[in-house]
Amino acid sequence: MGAPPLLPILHEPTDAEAVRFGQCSVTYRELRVTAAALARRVSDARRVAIWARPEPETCVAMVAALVAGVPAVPVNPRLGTLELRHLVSDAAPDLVLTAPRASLPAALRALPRLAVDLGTQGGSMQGASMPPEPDPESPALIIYTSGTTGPPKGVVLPRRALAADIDALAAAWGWTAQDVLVHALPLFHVHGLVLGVLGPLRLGGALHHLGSFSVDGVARELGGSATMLFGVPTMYHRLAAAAERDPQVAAVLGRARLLVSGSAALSVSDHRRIAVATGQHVVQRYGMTESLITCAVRAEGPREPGTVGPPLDGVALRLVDDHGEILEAPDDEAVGEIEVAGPTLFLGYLNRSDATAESMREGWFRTGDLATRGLDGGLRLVGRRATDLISSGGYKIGAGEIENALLEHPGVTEVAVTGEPDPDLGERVVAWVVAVGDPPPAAAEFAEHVARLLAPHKRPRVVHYLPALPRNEMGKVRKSELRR
Ligand code: MLC
Ligand code: AMP
Repeated sequence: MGAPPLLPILHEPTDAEAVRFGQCSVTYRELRVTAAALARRVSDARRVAIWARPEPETCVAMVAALVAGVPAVPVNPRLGTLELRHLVSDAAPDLVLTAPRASLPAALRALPRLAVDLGTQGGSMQGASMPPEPDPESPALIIYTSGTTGPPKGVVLPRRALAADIDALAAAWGWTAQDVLVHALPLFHVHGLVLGVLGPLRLGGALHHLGSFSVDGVARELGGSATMLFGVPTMYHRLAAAAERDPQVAAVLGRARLLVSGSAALSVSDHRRIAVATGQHVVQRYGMTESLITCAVRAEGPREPGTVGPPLDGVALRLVDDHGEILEAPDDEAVGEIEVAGPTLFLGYLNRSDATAESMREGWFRTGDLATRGLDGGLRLVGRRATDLISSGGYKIGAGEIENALLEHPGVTEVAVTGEPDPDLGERVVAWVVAVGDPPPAAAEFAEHVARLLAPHKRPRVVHYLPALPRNEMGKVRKSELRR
């Protein structure tokens, strides 16, 4: 007997809808035929990059790589030149999978390219045999994630982690093939890709992707066949305002089977606003690229604001205080760092055994997130160890990476980057610069510079000009002083 399949339904595909983007819908049978044909063409590759625009070809490419057992590296199509160069040299993909006619940046044009042709959907099942299921411990995805300093690291996720996490979430939420998920998340991070695409496909349900987030799109889908929504708090903040304004939006949100928020903290205020306007309590779940989702409020349990719920079935989780002591008794007060172990963990950072070793303690992954545990077993996140990580719009952003990018601008002599509270984004990126030039470059120019070298979501939203940065005796910038 081989390993159990990661995507069981592909072995007995039906004509049920698998994914839909706008007018384009792909059934499971079509997905099987197209992905199996593509899998044969990539099976010799060591790794493939996938140009992860929000379109059906991205899902098909991802499934093809999984079927072939070739690790896939989803690429944010908005990456700037610096990040893209790093990703291509670090992950060294053999080829890039794209939709036909995609226009690629120079760093990817150098690679052989394979276009995903949805036209092969008409092909027959006979020619679409499935290769043997790869080893569950083999790498499935390499997802890049920011740290406080240095370039993003590639998180290597095995097939077993994807399967274990989706199954545990399905149990927590009563998530089945009957559910139709609507989402508008990017397809190059865990939230939008693992939960939002591979979740429905493993369970045999459908996913409707909006292309980009809009309140109208969410309301239309939830007013139609969609039963669940996955979003980041920024989206729920915008939905809360819309539900308060528009009774129709409130009504469709209220009828949804489940609204789930994650990737950043959903404020108690937005949770309550949505509950008051719609009668629906959004459930939160918590996780990280390296550990996948490890805690979730259960669909059938209490849905208190401010909690991310208890650990998922099969996930081992402990809170460890500053002295390395494990906090045994839940009391809703003692703060410890979340450490996790179990089947949802990553294999390591690509080419970074040093960083992998640093992130582990006695077999437990150190998340850097600080939390308390309530008597009901639910966790409340209270902060992060690294103050140099900014959480904006559900994206984790390293301050150091933005500082390095800004230092490449000829108008900058010194710079520090911090986050500050933002009602819509959670936090916004703030740059403190010592600039040259008369007048110095405008804030918009710095924003464009960062959006070009990195990705647009990393651009500073506020720029302060200072004659000098406050520093301590060692020359280190006093960010706490700037934040004050
Ligand atoms: C603006 N834009 C610029 C620009 N200024 N482009 C280039 N240069 C400039 N100077 C463009 C952007 O490209 C974009 O185009 C538009 O303006 C707005 O960009 P934005 O500021 O990023 O959009 P915003 O409204 O802030 O987006 C909010 C959001 C987004 C919620 C839709 O932040 C988002 O999708 N977040 C999801 C993050 C996520 O998936 N995280 C999961 C990580 S996994 P255009 O064309 O788009 O309008 C994880 C694990 C876990 O954390 O637990 O889940
Ligand atoms: P990433 O490394 O991009 O996967 O982001 C993971 C980080 O997002 C975690 O370490 C948390 O800090 C944060 N996060 C994820 N879910 C939640 C949540 N529900 N509440 C608060 N923070 C969250």
